[in-house]
Amino acid sequence: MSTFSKLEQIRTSRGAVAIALLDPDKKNDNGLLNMLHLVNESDFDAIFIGGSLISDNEFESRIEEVTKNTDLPVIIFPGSSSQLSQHADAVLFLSLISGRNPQYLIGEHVKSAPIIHNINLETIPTAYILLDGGVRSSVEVMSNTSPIPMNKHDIILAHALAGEYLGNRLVFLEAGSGAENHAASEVVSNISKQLHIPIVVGGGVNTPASARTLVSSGAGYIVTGTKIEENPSIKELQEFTNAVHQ
Ligand code: 1GP
Repeated sequence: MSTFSKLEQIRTSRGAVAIALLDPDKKNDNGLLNMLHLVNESDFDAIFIGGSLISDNEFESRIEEVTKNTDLPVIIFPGSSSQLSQHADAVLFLSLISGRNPQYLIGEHVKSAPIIHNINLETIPTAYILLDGGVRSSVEVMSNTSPIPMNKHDIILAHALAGEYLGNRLVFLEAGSGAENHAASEVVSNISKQLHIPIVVGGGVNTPASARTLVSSGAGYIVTGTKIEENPSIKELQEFTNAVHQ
């Protein structure tokens, strides 16, 4: 069974999928295994791994270390075409459709495709929509694109529909890591009524209450990263994943 099918099975059986985001950058080198331990013990369903910027050439060895130390599916959430590894179970094949920068609409895809083909890595085509989460995000800076204002519901919906019509399997509503405001529940609810593909929400989702509201509004996947970097207790993380699974 494909990794995407496994994730979808979890979504159907548990109501929503709790995803832990790990940033395999040099700055997290000492903490990566500790974060992974917290994730393993807290009822997460899968791991996304990747970052806007990797400051050394140890990406692949860190992915390998993570896969060796968890039973969860490990899916690359790449900041660029250089973030690939045969040790992962799949890669989100992200198209940053909220922006108009060709590099992130098709350029990085062309560069990565032959490598993905060679290592036979599963791809999960994902329409990636950057929303204004109240602070200037790393995605905005690194991709040189502007986020969509959160109150432009019709424009966000138009992008999500275009993402579905292009054949993507997921729509990812991203407010940026460390966002002040995650994707608004009205936005999620509006989109989920019109779309046939699942919605992923990430960026600034760090309380059980937010997770619960977003899932009730129609989110199928909840991604959290910063919370795990802040050395929480297993109990706190379990409360979070419980809220996702409702
Ligand atoms: C960022 O969606 C992720 O790409 C996670 O964001 O670090 O705010 O949880 P946080």
